[in-house]
Amino acid sequence: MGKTIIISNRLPVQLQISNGGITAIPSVGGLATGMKSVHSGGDSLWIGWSGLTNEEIPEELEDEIDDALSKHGSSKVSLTEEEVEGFYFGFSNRTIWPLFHYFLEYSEFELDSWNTYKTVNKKFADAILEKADEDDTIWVHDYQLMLVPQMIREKRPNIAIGFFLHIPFPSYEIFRTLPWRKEVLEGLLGSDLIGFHIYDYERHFLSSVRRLLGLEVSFNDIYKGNRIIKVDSFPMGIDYKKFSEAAKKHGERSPEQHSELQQRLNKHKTSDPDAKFLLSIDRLDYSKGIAKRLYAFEYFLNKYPQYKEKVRLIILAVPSRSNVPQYQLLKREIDELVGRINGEFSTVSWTPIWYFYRSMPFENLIDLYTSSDIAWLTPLRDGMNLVAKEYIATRTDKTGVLILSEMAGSANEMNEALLINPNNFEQIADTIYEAINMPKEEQQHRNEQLQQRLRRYNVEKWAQSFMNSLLAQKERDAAHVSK
Ligand code: GDG
Repeated sequence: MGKTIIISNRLPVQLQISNGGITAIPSVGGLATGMKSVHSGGDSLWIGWSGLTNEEIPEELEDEIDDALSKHGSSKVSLTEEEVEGFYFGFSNRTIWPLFHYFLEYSEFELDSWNTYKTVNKKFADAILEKADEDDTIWVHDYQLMLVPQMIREKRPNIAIGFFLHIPFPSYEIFRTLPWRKEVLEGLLGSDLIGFHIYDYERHFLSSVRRLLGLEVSFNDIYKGNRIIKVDSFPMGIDYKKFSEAAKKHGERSPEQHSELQQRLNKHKTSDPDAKFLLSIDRLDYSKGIAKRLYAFEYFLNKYPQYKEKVRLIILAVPSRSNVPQYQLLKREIDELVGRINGEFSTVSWTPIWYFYRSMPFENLIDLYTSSDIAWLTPLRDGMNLVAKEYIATRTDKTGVLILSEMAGSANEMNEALLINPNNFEQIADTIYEAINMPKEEQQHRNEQLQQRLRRYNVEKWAQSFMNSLLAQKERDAAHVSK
């Protein structure tokens, strides 16, 4: 068996140019962690964009960068500023992202950015073809690279190719509005295996393939020429051990060892032991429903005024894609809403919302998870939502209540959470009330079951089961072709 090649828009390494030299720092994101078992040094390679445009990389540092990346088993695809604009901020985040999250009105259909998307996908495919041998296994990630599988297939008809989509695949009625819908499907069908988080996305994809391309689909197999393409769901897990152990260590710290944030949280808890913290963590993205959550919080405070001065909402909104206009507008809307609600309800001793617009270090994330009585995550659409899983993993004493939107992929596996429709303020207000008043034993009973499941199906298992399924599919397809 040959090597494994992983391809994603961004490499699992961050480059920093300082004092005329280069440092490559490994990223600690979920994908990088999950792929560790697959991306294990010598027999694997990760291809992606470094995060720096050609204009930002001094020519004399090119070789140094390549050396630094190769030490991490990585190789870069070079992109110009114009390409990043059209491919990433343009087609990926102004066309596909809103469309696949059912924000049809935000989707821009621009021929120029579609053309740049094709050019950049070709660059990724060429970078792979340059390094790939016939017996290698290729795993392509996410919506930025949907044309890559077919571009590789044309040149290497027998190579094993898997594709995983990290965001939802929308229903046929939404997907059909895309002017380049057939090209996108054809691009994906270059794969041997196409993976989604949940069965619903898989079902939507199969329906689009059947109706737009007229191909034969039987259960989760697509018949295309003499090839069989398998479609399946692989719900992504988290690095459970990392989160539960960090929380355990956190619990063993003495008050002097606590972070500044933790000390502030403790201070509020000791001044009123009955006070409850509600936590909301997301990238600042319209799909995450942060503005609606704020309206729902206001609704809750009006419906259950006895909780004024008793409940505090902590919002961590992580800056994201801030040069896309929709994100700038949303930022302004959230700033204003937080200001208005705090202005309306604050008292001398209480501010209902603590709002952080920044990214926090991992330790502070653990401070927030472990100090919050309730995690309140209400995306309007979300491929999976790993924050929900991480919150549960950090609850070492098994207390804590998760209120989760039905529209998150993770709701499928987290039935013990309190599931809500993010558009139903009445239901949300009642659910917050229920969460605040849930007996400890019930919280523990629910979390026990959630934890067992998350521990078992962690991110490593996710990566391995995708790879195993891809290899099995390749063998099955080879047997089919030789018949
Ligand atoms: C996409 C899909 C799918 C957040 N704030 C901070 C921080 N985080 C970390 C969390 C979590 C990750 O970022 C966010 O993951 P999500 O899954 O919640 O959301 P997306 O970023 O939208 O991810 C999503 C995912 O891909 C995987 O397939 O679940 O549906 O949209 O791990 O912990 N980490 C640190 N500081 C922060 O301030 N250190």
